Amino acid sequence: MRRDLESHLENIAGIVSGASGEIYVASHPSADPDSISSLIALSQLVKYMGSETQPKFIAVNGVASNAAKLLELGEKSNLYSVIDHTPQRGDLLVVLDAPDCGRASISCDVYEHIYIIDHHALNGDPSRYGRRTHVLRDEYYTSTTEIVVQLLKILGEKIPVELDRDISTAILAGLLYDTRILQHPSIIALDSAQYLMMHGASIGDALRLIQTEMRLDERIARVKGIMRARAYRVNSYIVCLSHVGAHESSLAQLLAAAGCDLAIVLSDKEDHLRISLRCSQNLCRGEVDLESMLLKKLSSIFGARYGGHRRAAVASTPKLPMGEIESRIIAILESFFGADLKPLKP
Ligand SMILES: [Mn+2]
Repeated sequence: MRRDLESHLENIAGIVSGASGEIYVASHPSADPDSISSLIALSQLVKYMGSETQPKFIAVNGVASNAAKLLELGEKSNLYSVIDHTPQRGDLLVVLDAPDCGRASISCDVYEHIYIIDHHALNGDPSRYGRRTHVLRDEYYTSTTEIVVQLLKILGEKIPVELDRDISTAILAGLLYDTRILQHPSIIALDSAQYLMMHGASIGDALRLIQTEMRLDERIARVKGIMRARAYRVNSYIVCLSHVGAHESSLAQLLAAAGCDLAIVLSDKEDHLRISLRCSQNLCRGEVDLESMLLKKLSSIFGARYGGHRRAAVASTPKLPMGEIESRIIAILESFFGADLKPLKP
């Protein structure tokens, strides 16, 4: 793993030193704290590699509200600039926290090099692109931030790398977010957290950077989603289904916290249907995960695309009546469990 990172570091350094034009960075839609903390860490990395150009973050697909403070902090500290259009050409595009350009929802045709740095396990139906693409992606890692921090750390063994306290704290925020405040860290995440804390990072300050009060529209979506939820019992598991106009992943998380082993939330978008899913540790373990249980079948039946992790994922299908998708989901699950899903009565 260490050797793998060393060779990626050399590779990135080679590309950055050869880059005469712009370095762009993109992430998944509504970029989260892990996206932005890894952007901050990456900006430090290319700076210490001697790049004269500052990265430009392509923000066309939005930034989550809990990542807004981080994004502003990095911009105000002059680490990168934020642009709200898609570039016409560029030397290098770094895709952070997304497994490919499709998931990042941008066109990758205009860049000489594409570097993907990610830790997502699932990538149903990856997009294809012809340019030189380099991939540093391993589901072993519990955040994208820790991968970039390790690159910085290794670089720091060769040349002096100085991170000030505020920057270290901002980088730590994304790592804390994706590991659920170190409840699910890889050993590398712990090592990266230690490295950042040795540079002055504070866990308390990092958490304050990503704390937000939930907005009214999100609270309404969650409450409506609970009112619409249907629950089923199958064997010793509870399966919950609901739908909302927006904030589907927030609702899925809430249903999971309520005790649903499998939470499935549909959301009708402009040109597709989005499905957000959560699976409990009780149900998704060993060989069982969201992909084997449901996503692969949804993909073969509806051409659904999906991505995420073994126990938290998102899929999108062509726009079809919600009822049709729901009854198909129930049929897939009944054949998976080999038993009927029995409605739980309120
Ligand atoms: Mn992440």
